[in-house]
Amino acid sequence: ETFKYTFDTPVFKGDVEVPLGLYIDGKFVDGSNGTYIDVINPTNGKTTTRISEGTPKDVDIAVKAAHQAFETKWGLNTTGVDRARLLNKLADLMEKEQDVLSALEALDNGKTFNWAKRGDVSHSITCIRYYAGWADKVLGQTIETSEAKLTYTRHEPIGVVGQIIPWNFPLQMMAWKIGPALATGCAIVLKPSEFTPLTALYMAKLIDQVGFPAGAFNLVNGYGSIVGQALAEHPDIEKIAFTGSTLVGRKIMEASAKSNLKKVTLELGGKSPTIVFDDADLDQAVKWAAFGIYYNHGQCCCAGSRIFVHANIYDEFLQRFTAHTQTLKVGDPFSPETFQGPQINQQQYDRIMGYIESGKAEGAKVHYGGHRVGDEGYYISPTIFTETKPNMKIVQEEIFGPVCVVIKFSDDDDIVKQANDSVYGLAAAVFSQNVTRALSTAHKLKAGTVWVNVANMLYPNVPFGGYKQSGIGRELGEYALANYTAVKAVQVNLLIKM
Ligand code: TXE
Repeated sequence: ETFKYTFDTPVFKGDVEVPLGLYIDGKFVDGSNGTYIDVINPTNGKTTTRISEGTPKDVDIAVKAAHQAFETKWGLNTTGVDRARLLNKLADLMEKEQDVLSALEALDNGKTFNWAKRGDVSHSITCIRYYAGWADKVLGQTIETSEAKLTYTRHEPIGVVGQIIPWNFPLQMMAWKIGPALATGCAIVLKPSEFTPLTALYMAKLIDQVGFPAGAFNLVNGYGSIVGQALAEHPDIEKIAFTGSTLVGRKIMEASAKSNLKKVTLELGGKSPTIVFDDADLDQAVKWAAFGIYYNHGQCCCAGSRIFVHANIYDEFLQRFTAHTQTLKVGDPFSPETFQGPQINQQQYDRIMGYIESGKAEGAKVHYGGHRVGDEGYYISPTIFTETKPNMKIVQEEIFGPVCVVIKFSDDDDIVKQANDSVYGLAAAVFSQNVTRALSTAHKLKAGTVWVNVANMLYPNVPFGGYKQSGIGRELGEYALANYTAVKAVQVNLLIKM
């Protein structure tokens, strides 16, 4: 079964066909229960299509196929050069189909076509190319022990890996996960989010066209509590990579601990601070701070949702930030003027509106927005809260929507304490023209990424991940290769006699 759709929009026109099954052992197949999951269009709440639903039995079949591939035609049966060629071919196909991928991402997720193309799709292509470059450069060491010995390490692919990805950057999260796994020769069983499966399914079609050995990459659609849980518990999966909520991250670790102690990397939530000092370039700070929170409708794990502004410039910043917020057009993801589309689904819409209500109930002031936009779909106005207290829910908890708190500060030491007052530690942004002030603050922040005079910028070769409850391990860059390799030390005796 396939999903055929004709896009007729100002930014993209064309016919697209997406497979709707699971992709196991090089074939698109139906789930073993014969059941389906509806895919909902976030602009109107209507059903776009339905995908085949996977089950734990399907996970089992996919894991077996992955093992078979790993042992016979993937992993150590291939060379890095072979794997690089396949990954580069995949990147070429993605490049050729970048408009199709962007349109599907916009349809499925509600993000704008233009940002999907410029951000998600282009970054995903670069990410796959970047890891293609690593495929033949995963090197061990030769280690000096004694003249009588030869000792070296091999960085071997870890085996079959499970990868569970969320709905906020469906394609990009897939690229971050499959890039290093395929480069190192791991075999994959991937579960896309049940809310945004379309680009992952389209990627399975491209992976199929490239000609990766059957079973090297498998995709099982399904619900997190069923298919995701089955992956986390599976005794024959060596490693699991997860991006999603902190709540589910705990379940993944628990399932790993209770099954086979599979290696776990987690990329979880955040409540990232943006700090604007009184010597910042105000115009730039306003624009980056807005991009920091409103990009992707606030559905970024690294969203700068707590904006701390120095008392000397607070009023001026707030006035300019509000004026800038007003210019961000909320609406149709396929209109070229739109900056912000709908939130992903009813559940997220309700969560975000719930946080807005809690902010009001706890006594914070809605300085701007705070309401729904339109009367269908999951659109929420960009929202600014002021007059908050440190222990309010809207200051402490991840909202994952276009909602920020703007907080006044006056002391450079105290601001580090306030910024670090969070269970999370994913990212932070600092704005100042004074290099000493900016960098000494950057070094004191407990965050996996600190941006100075910029926000929300990622590169495939720069590691990304969290301090504290924002996660375990790092994705991207050379660091990610370690997630997918096991180090073996080999000692060869040349001269020592017993
Ligand atoms: O996430 P879930 P939800 C945060 C954000 C958001 C909140 C809830 O705060 O408001 O999480 O979103 C799969 N075993 N982030 O409920 O459920 C699920 O199918 C294994 C931050 O949508 O964590 C999906 O594929 N897997 C975040 C993936 O986990 C399970 C991105 C993420 O969904 C599972 C998304 C289980 N028991 C939400 N239950 C980020 N860090 O970027 C669910 N899943």
